Amino acid sequence: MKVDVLLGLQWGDEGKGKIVDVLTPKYDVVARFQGGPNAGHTLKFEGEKYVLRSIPSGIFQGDKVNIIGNGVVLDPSLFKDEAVALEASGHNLKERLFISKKAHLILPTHRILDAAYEAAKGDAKVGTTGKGIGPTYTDKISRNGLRVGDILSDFTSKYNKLKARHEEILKSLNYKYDLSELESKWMEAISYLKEFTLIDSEIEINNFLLKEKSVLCEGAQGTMLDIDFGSYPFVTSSNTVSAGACTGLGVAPNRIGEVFGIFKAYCTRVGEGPFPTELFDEVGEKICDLGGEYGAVTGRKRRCGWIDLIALKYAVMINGVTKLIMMKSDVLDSFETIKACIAYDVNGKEYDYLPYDIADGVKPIYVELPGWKVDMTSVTSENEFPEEFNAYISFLEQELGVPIAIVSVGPDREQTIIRD
Ligand code: 2SA
Ligand code: MG
Repeated sequence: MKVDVLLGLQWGDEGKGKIVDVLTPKYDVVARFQGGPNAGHTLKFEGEKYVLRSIPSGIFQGDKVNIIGNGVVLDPSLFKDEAVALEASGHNLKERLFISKKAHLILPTHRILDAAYEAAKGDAKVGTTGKGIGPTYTDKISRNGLRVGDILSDFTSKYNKLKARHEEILKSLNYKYDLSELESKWMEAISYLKEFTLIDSEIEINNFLLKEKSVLCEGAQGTMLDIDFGSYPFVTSSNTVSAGACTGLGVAPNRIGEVFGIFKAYCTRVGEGPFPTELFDEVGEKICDLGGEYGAVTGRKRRCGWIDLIALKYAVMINGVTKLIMMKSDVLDSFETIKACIAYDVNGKEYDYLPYDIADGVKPIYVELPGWKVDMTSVTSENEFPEEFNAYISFLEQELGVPIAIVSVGPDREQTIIRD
């Protein structure tokens, strides 16, 4: 049995939450493999809106096993808030959510360090979500981190040791902070975490595969935020690409089956960093308004622009995408024409691939396609697609070399058209 991976091909917020929810009925297990509460997967479910941050999106379906894998960083405090809210709305978590003992813990001081490092960077700040993601992965790689399994024995002394280390760093940065409230809430959340089944998730997942159970790996953020392949240093601190599912869950590369690559019909980015197709005019504003482009975790307004096929082609290559999923084309329903970036002009030189540095002086070269100018939010089948919309899809498929298997024309589950 293979595992399928679903991930974002742009800078996050492609609509992964909705699509995992659409796809999960087909799977037995849903697992997160990287990132942490910097993610915000928005799902609409029975008239309610939920934002999942650390918990896999399979949690709303009673019969699914949900796993937080070893590649994830977990903040017990934020996890508790998220889990208690879900339990209050009638979802039984403890029977179907399992957490890897090898996932790393985000300490309260990691969050403070995140803020301190950002402050120290001044104008060069990354624009992080402030959830302590970078400092936690830093401790993991430098072999100082604490893992979920550590809460089971001699935890206080391990905690105090790492906290002391962090306080030294904060002192050297001359950063003022108040830990008391954060810390007491966090410690209570550690007790709550102990009520969950902590597992060796790599063993469990491989056992599921041996028993012919199907597994969906749910990515967070997006390919252009990958620590290795994204727009470094304006990236997150984990491998958001399909290979991250191997290291973040302990599944071998030859176990990867379908790779679902999800993208928006346009492009957004939140936080700092290069964004070649960003629009600073009323078109960008219109996309932002119609698309409701505000961060699910921090509420930050997302930067908006046209679709960037140079970055998307790169993402398709790095991830080995087998099926594309296009989201939010309905946002463009009223546009006369739609632009797509097919090359970059960098200081007079034209690139048809992603160059090393896209920080300054990148001018997107666009093709302009006719808009379909039809409200597509109630379209239920491919047969109803307007001619111009079909032409847009064919153009993208040709450029990207992969079929678009699913088109989403609105936020609800029913507004999803499966093409294969
Ligand atoms: P971090 O906090 O260290 O991971 O931030 C590093 C960069 O990664 C970006 N990043 C994101 N970009 C889009 N969406 C994300 N999740 C939330 C959401 C964001 C929100 O789903 O809406 O609510 O603001 C996410 N998480 C991290 C971040 O902007 C930095 O550029
Ligand atoms: Mg999001």
